[in-house]
Amino acid sequence: ANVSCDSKRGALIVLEGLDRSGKSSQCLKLASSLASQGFSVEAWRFPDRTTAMGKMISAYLSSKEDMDDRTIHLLFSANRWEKRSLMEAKMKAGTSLIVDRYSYSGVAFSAAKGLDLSWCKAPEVGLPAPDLVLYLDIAPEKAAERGGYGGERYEQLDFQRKVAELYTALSDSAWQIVDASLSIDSVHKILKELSIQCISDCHRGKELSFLWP
Ligand code: DGP
Ligand code: NA
Ligand code: NA
Repeated sequence: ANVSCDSKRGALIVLEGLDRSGKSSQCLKLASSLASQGFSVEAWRFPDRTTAMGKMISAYLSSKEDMDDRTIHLLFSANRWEKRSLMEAKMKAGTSLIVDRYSYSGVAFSAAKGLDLSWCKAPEVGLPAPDLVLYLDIAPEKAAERGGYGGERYEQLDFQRKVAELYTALSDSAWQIVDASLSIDSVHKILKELSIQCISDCHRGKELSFLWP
């Protein structure tokens, strides 16, 4: 009886944006409101700071550890790879993943340091490609005004300006640019509508693809 149900694939929905763009709270709000409407969803985030690699990343971000730019880049990427089989299994089982940051953060934050863009993209090749990227668009100056940065390594205005430029260079047909200066509820409403559309496309048979499309 549940043959058609088993064949429904979950979607990979990624939220991207500068630090203080509102991503993390929107991600949780989106996942819980989709869940309360009966969708099978999970909220994820990268970096996943709970794994062994995630702990090294966390020490780096809080400036407790220094690391070569390329080394930390590969660690961030490995932190996504260590979750790949679980991501695919969840989607195959019909669960949609709402993910706070993904490979676009990986490339934008490292390329903003001056690393070559195609070198930065290479280790992400073969990871599941998002069905939808919700880019929370905010001017770097506006983001900086929002209650201040938390003091982690990348939370500086000049650096965030470069990250914003790099994000623009990475956007593709899966991207939707959402004005993050709107109210929390307005942003949420837009994200939810786009996500429901995306999930139903996946349920109707849209195939999973892989980076970079
Ligand atoms: P968050 O936990 O979302 O606040 O992210 C922590 C910081 O790490 C944030 O400034 C963005 C940055 N970041 C996230 N993913 C990556 C990545 O894959 N590579 C690099 N270089 N930076 C990343
Ligand atoms: Na942050
Ligand atoms: Na965040």
